[in-house]
Amino acid sequence: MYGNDYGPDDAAGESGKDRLPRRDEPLNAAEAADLEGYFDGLIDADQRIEPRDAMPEAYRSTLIRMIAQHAHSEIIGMQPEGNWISRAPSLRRKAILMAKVQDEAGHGLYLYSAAETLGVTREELLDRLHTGRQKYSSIFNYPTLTWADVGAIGWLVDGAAIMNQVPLCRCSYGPYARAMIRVCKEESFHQRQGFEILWVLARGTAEQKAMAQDAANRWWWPSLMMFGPPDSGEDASKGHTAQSMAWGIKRFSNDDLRQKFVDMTVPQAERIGITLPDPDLRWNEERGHYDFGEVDWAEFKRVLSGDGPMNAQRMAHRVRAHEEGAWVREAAVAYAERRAAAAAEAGAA
Ligand code: FAQ
Repeated sequence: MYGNDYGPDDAAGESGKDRLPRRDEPLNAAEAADLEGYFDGLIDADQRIEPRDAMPEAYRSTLIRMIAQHAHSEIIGMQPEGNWISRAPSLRRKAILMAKVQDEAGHGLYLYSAAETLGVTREELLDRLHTGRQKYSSIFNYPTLTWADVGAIGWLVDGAAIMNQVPLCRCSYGPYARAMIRVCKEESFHQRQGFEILWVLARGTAEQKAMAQDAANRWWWPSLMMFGPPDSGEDASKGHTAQSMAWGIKRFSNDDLRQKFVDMTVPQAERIGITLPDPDLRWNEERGHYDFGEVDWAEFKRVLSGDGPMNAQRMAHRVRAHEEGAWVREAAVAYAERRAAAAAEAGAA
């Protein structure tokens, strides 16, 4: 079930009397006085909050931050791979990579649209990105030095993105959850194409093999950072996790998802024939999970504060593309206005 619009009338009781109120119906006096209770009721019943529902301001702003950061990541994430479209080693690889980069643009569009349902404009969100008031994922501040990096991004970065985003398909905010369903299907294709690129390289010449290994060496740790700061310890996030889990936005903590990702990826690396760059990585029979080494959280903080290898270039490129695209936005608005005027004239005639 996608939203409280579509639930059965007796979702919370056979008579329908004590089911959750919906905003498209007049509220009775008790319900109107208890807007917070209404919201909590929806969350407790694991239903979806929809754009027209009353919601706490902190819930709205948390979602705007998170969905916008996600949208920004998708469009900035086009840069490291777009950089390789003209240099992909065959027509087949070029066609696949172009489709993938277009998918990322599409994800950005779904996500900006989802954020807009919370009462913020796309213009404002892009302005927050361009002025550094909102972030994008740390991972896109690393360079793509060789063709194998395109494989490593698909395999590790999309792999981490899926691990993080599949639970978001059950996020309590309906528009975000629904966007995530399609995004995850596409990310899963992306992950496989990355795996396949590395698989082929790992079965190529010694030089190609080394290239695959080198890419995995450089992308492994930054991929683990994608899940965000640890749940505890001195590097722990001051954090949104506890509140976001209580609101049904996040379903798992950052460390839980990181562990799931490690557990999923180690056997895949073995299959490809790549050694992950962590001497502490080993199966722990007792825990039923892989143990792994300490992430360099100082590096994560540096990258977040703007001092990663590619931060400046990514932002400069993004702002330049936005400015150079101004005429397209203006033309689209002028065209829409002309069509609306023509439709109004035809209606009046
Ligand atoms: N990078 O308390 P938490 C992709 C910030 S899409 C930058 O744990 P939260 C597709 C966080 O915002 C990748 N900042 O926060 C693709 C917060 O900032 P604040 C993007 C990070 O929100 C593939 C502070 O640290 N995915 O890859 C990062 O509960 C290939 C404290 O952190 C999403 O955005 C980071 N890695 O959990 C495209 C998924 N981690 O408030 C192209 C949706 C944390 O202090 C090619 N987002 N921060 O300013 C999420 O799931 C969550 O927002 C987390 C962070 C898990 C990222």
